[in-house]
Amino acid sequence: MKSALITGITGQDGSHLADLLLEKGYRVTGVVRRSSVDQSERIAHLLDRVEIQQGDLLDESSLVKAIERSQPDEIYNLGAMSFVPASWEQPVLTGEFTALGVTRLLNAVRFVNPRIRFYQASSSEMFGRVREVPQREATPFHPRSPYGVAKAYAHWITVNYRESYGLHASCGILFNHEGPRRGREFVSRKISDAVARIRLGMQQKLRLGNLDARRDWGFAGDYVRAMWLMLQQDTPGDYVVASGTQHTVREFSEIAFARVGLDWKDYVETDPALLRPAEVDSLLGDASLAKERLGWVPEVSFEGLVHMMVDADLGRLKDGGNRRQ
Ligand code: NAP
Ligand code: G4F
Repeated sequence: MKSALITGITGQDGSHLADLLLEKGYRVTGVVRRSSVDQSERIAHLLDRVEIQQGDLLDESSLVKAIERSQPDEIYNLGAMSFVPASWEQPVLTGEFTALGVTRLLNAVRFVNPRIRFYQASSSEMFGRVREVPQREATPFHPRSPYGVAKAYAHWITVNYRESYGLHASCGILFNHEGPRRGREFVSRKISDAVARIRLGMQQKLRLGNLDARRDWGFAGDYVRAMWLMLQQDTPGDYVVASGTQHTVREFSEIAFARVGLDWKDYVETDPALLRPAEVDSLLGDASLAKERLGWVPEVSFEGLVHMMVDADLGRLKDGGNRRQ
């Protein structure tokens, strides 16, 4: 039986990845940071099938202990401060979690067992003010937020430890991926949740920032398959994971409201307070390498994703907020 350790298991991707690895027969351990409230909403359905180790990306000794205790074959580093606007509010902490946290974890791998295969959650946010369209593995980075800068450091330190110490370390440069488990502060879920509330008469308006921003959106359940595939290769590498299609926030809203028979123009208001100090205007990924080497292709379309999210939020709210996503 293979064994995997996941940082960020309580997050959107961590919960989907744990589902996938359990399905594949892995023993799964999640690293969870201490909190005074329960953070396990997204993994409540699998808590009896995973082991939990206390640990924090700020504390290298806790990472060493988690690895020593769980003896994983594979580590997936999904833990990070992942909300872009928060990274302007807490740039130093973002660097500690999202950048230096990766060095701490890579050090822990080296000290405990350098044969462990390692996955780093890199981000299309690193491309920022894009230098070419579509973006591929060789496209230069120009990050536009403290988060993007931290992810660029994390990406390069992973590449560097691979080249310096021969670690089997891979980076997935994932474009935006969403689903019913997405945090409510991200635009996709903010829209799907608001659409459901407006439909049910629980909310009147939806305030958004930049409606013209373009993203390459996919479904999180598809994207965690790519993470796993990277660690099954004989040779580590870096891969863009994307849908290869692009839509605006306006189009997302239009399709989401139409799903419940409403016209988005009657409900969406723009709020300048939600604009960012520096915006990533447009992202579009080229995942040809992942298709060629990993055999990875996404299964859920953009429209399918928007419908899935709106339907899930409607179902959850009709159930009084109790339905599992
Ligand atoms: P998410 O839902 O925000 O989850 C982040 C996870 O990181 C949570 O489990 C959180 O734990 C954990 N975490 C935060 N700080 C930590 C610390 N100091 N020590 C240990 N764990 C910590 O993010 P996601 O959407 O699943 O994304 C997963 C990863 O992929 C992140 O690294 C993100 O930056 C990256 N990424 C995401 C996307 C996307 O579109 N979703 C695209 C590219 C890259 P708590 O529950 O305790 O807060
Ligand atoms: O949903 P978002 O907050 O995601 P963003 O900033 O693209 O970051 C996500 O994807 C990255 C991959 O590229 C990840 F690395 C990162 O961890 C995260 O998962 O915003 C998407 C777009 C932005 O252009 C934003 O300006 O939507 C625009 N937007 C417009 N109104 C809004 C809003 N974003 C949010 N969060 N809230 C709004 O009201």
